[in-house]
Amino acid sequence: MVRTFVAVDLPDDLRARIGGVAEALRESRARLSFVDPALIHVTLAFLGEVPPERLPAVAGALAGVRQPPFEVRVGPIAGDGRREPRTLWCPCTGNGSLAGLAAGVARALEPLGFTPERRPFRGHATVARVRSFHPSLGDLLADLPPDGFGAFTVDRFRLKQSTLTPSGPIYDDLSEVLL
Ligand code: 2AM
Repeated sequence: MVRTFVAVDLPDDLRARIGGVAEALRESRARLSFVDPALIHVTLAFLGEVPPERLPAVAGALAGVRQPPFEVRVGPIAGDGRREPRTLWCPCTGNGSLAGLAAGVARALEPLGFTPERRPFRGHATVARVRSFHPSLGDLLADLPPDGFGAFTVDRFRLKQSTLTPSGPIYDDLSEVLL
């Protein structure tokens, strides 16, 4: 089985800037596991474990998703809205286009038996996961620069394989769809 998801990669310069700002959070007494900045992405759909022989059909369905390229704004690192956040992320907003792309991906995958997420789509790039919370994390988040990381153009998305290892996930691109 192949653990797969569909994502928009952030440009490397943006990833590096986010990773740099996230460094300040290492001072916190919360237990955090940071996403390798080189891997920061926006998940459009999580498919879970897929039999390898089904991957060509998945890639084929995704290739039919049509949408013009669009801009996404990347907000500052923030908690996920819970009082004790479990995820730290940069909210990503594309004037509806990012949610539209996620919906298009979900529509393309539904006939293959992938049930769409019931939760409303919230575009985000995960920066760290909170293994155990400590109030010092809230203080450090509040002290981060309030400005976001700017915008980038989404002109493609990718089907990815995720291999979980003790030192973090390894992602491999399985297919790419140009918008
Ligand atoms: P996240 O950043 O929103 O947590 C690759 O594993 C990506 O798939 C992760 O970045 C994660 O998105 C998403 N993902 C992993 N497990 C998931 C699950 N059980 N349900 C939904 N999304 C998941």
